[in-house]
Amino acid sequence: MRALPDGFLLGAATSAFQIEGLGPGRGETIWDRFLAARGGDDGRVACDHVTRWREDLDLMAELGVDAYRFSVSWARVLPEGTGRVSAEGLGFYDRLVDGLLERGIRPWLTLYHWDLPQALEDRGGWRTRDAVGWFADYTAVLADALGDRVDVWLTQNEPWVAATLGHREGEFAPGGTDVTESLTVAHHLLLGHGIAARLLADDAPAGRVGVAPDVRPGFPATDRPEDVDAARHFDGFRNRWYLHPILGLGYPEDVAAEYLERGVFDAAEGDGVVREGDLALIAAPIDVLGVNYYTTLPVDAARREDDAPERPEGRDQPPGYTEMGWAIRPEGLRDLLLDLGDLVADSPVGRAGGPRGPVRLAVTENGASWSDGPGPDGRVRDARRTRYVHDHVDAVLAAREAGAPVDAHLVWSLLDNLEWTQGFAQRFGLVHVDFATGTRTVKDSGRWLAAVLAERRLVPPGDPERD
Ligand code: IFM
Repeated sequence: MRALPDGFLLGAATSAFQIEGLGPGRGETIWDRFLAARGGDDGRVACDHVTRWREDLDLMAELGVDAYRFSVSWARVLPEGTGRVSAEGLGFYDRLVDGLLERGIRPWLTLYHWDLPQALEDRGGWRTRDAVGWFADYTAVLADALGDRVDVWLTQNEPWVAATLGHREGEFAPGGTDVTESLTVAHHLLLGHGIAARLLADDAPAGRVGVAPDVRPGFPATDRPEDVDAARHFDGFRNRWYLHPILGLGYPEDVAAEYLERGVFDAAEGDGVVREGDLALIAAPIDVLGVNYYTTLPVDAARREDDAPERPEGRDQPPGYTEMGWAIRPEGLRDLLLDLGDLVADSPVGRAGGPRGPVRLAVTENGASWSDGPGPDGRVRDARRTRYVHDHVDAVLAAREAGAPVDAHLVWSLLDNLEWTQGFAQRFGLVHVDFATGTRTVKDSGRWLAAVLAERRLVPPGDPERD
């Protein structure tokens, strides 16, 4: 049974749009507009965290989490995206951060978790280079207000998702369906990261600076050369396109050459989307390379650029899959952290170190969706989630023992919440939320995590004393 090493942080994560609800004065976001057009669940109330935040802080204290990762709603702080700052909106995060610190919980703040103010989308959104400046101005407002108290600043959450699902697949807000547009957006998100990271290095002296890409390792479905080649391309399209520029390695040449040949994107610096000096700007010093990890994917020649889950999402899953249809592969996380440790060590950004020290890895999201609800006794028995979290934290600690420089694991998610286009059907929480009443119930997995945090060791799941 592994102990949590000294300095290792175990906590939980959420994002603004998925939990907060509208609340007073928040501007419209691209997700409000997108979900309203689709019909179905939306973010007007979600977990009503904007009202119930004190209760949620107390729940975190009850679990004993070391760190809490949340995101700021850009449209709550700047309802029009630029210009006027809402004192009420900023005050909400000011009180939240103080409330965390009062309870001994480290605040990890994500600046952008996909909820662009609609006012900025109306001006071209992330498709325009202007978005980089808007993002820098928004970052400066937050650094000024919270720079003395936030422990870790994460610039972008999962830029692949925002660029690809939001601008190429039409699945996520704002619903774009153009490959070139998605790669343009990706470039601007990466530039936004670089510029914000530099700004935070100077203006948020109490905090470490990082970014939270999602990494989905692919492996060849067979050893046929076409599948091996597809897995290489998938890794480039899905992971290296983001990790490499962030770490100062530039856009991966194999994928860039293919995009150029297909006529969809020119990744060379020049007078197009990618300007002279952009790659140096993206390669800003960072302290923390976050990784959001959920699963790995077998890749064959038919899915070189297809990230769809192995199984259709839904409740009816065989063992070994979550309700998202994602295969449960904790060993994939161990291997990934070891690979990322090597990549960081071999990269210019990793060698130079961050503004506050060497670059460290953190699992900024990892978790599972199963829809277990309260039984007749009110208790939520989610043994599968407990096992999932146990096995993944164990994999992280194994990677650390083998030399990976990782020292945090944040479970997705603290609360059941709005899973974007899948609405409230997918439940990732350590804490169950009754969306009709807002009532929170700590699930068995949350109680187990509290025991782990109290004892600072990975107590076995299903310990009869705790059941
Ligand atoms: O809910 C999302 C989160 O917003 C980003 N990472 C993946 C989670 C589960 O799909």
